[in-house]
Amino acid sequence: MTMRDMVAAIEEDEVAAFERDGAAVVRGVIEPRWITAMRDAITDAMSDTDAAFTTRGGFYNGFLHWRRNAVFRDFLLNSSLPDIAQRFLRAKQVNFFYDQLIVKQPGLPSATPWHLDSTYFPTREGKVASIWIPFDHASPTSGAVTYFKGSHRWVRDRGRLSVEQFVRDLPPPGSEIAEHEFLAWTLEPGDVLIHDVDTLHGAPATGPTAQRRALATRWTDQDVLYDPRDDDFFHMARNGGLPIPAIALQSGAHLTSELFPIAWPRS
Ligand SMILES: O=C(O)CCC(=O)C(=O)O
Repeated sequence: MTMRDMVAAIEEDEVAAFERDGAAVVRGVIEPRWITAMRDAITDAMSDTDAAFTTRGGFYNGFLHWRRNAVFRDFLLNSSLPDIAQRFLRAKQVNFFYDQLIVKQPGLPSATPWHLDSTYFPTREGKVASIWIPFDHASPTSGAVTYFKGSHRWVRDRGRLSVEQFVRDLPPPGSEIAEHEFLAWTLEPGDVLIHDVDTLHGAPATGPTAQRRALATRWTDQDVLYDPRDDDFFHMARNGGLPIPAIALQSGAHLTSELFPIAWPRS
């Protein structure tokens, strides 16, 4: 069975669980050859001092590597990733939105705080999903993303919320959401996590001895529109001095452009 066949075999109940819970795991859908190629490309990307990146303690955070590194571009557009995005978004068209490389070094503080991706996206309407791809073993105590199950429904019901508002607006203990569960999985390279970008999530530091390399990739469906704000991710990164390209889109335009290419259907 090819990887594409494996993606095609993703069961309806897996997609339904993603829609219900806001996140899901998909096992064994990245071919080993991509893992090998991407590990080398990540090493190159991290030594590219002109790339858009920030570092904090043991945390490397780089953006838009696909624009600078042919291996990233090939992986993002020609691996099974566009098919996975299409399947879980039930999309007629998928655009690639952006990549974020997050590498955590052992023995240094590198936890990712709870956050909602959608609060810093220049988008509205449609559906946006993130596929998180580990290139090392990752567990709920060593670098794997953890989700607050069902939290995407809160954002849907209440509109755009900051994390502070989100946590403050949770009903008091004893009410139904206090019974929430966290979703977390142990992953090996080849497995991916997919989450709705309205789902509250965070991640622990890596373990004491092992580096944790992961690529967060964002994908939009055909209904997503460009909605720039002063505090969206692209504006903030550019204002912070990162080499983020200008976005030649009018507010309200569909995303399809040189910066946000169509990834599915494949050309
Ligand atoms: O890898 C991490 O530590 C965090 C990833 C994340 O927040 C994301 O994929 O949106």
